[in-house]
Amino acid sequence: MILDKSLIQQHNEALAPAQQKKFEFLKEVLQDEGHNVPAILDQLATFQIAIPSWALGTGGTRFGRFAGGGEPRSLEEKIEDVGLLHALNQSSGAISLHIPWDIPQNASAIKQLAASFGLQFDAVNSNTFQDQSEQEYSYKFGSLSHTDKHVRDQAIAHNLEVIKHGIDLGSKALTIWLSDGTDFPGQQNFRRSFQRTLDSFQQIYAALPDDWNVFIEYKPYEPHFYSTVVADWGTSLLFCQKLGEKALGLVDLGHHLPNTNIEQIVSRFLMEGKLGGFHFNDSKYGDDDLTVGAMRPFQLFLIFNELVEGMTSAEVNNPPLSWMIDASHNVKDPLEDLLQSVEAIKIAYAQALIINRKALEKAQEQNDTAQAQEIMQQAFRTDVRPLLAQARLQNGAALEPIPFYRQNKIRQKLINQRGVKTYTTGL
Ligand SMILES: [Mn+2]
Repeated sequence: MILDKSLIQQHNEALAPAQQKKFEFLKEVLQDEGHNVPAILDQLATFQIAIPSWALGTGGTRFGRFAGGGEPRSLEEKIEDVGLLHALNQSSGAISLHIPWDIPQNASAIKQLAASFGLQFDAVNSNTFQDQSEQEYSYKFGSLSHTDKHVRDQAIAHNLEVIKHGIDLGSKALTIWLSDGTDFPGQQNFRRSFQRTLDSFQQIYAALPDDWNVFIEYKPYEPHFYSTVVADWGTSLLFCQKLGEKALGLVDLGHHLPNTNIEQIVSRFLMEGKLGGFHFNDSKYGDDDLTVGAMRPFQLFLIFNELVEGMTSAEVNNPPLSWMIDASHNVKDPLEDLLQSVEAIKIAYAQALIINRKALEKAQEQNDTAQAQEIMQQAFRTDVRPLLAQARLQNGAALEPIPFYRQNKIRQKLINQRGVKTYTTGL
């Protein structure tokens, strides 16, 4: 479905006067605090977050799945949906594909289709956490870490194939989330499974084009419940350091044990120039994959504080980051959910941009704890949404994406086009 741009224009014209009032007020407040508002607007307007191809359908749990209708039936329709999101917010200009769920049959046609919506291909994702019907060896007891070389070779070959698909689409990175691990004490030798994995990673690393990166994503548990091979940021960093400069860590917000200080992990990765990207989502208990910012907006703000501080500090030399959403929703319209996630990410980013950094540094140097907290709270308590709306207006996106989506009955139109009982590939 291709959105008629004149509808967005009409929508914006009706809402512009009220927006202008809110924006002018906030602009004055921020300028009085010494901020360069046009520069902040530009940063927000150019910020792009990749949409995962697996989040466009309704997510399921191991107990059931309740599809909402009108889900994309093919890679082409997934790209159309991301194009729709991008037209609505002008901040979703990239898509992250998952192989083998989204193998492009005709890469140049797919690339052209994506370009027609202004989309690029972010990191491609390999999958050795499931067995595919045509594969010879099972991943039941692991893939890149498996005790049997045949299984490891098969998993390596899959990753090389994913890189090839990525090259055809103009992607520049491979994300490996390795689900390998054990469920019972004594099941495997930790050192040897690390070493086998390192050997597999090295073979994949050797196949990376010069301008590519590999992102090593970590996760402490699930699907395995005793140990995982890449359990935490330390293990991810260790692999990256052993592999070389093209290997970078990937932080998925849901892949930490409860109450982990994720912002400090971000700072450590940045300090080493080893942060590759992010999988944004939110959670209350584990890897809940809830809408970004739905549970812990303050944590998200603190993470963006470290990101903005690190990316603007002369002491930090980290490559540009890949920003991606990795969520899966069981009860919401996936497109509305993704609009909410992108908004939450940009709110946290905008709040981090308006932290009075000079004053914060001074407070830190003087051990003025209360003042440091005042500065952080001042930014976090500021309603920055008029800034985000202004950036959308500047970019020709919808001032209010979700009301626009609802008023124009977009889901109903997708159902009419694709049917009620459509199933998308993904989680
Ligand atoms: Mn992830």
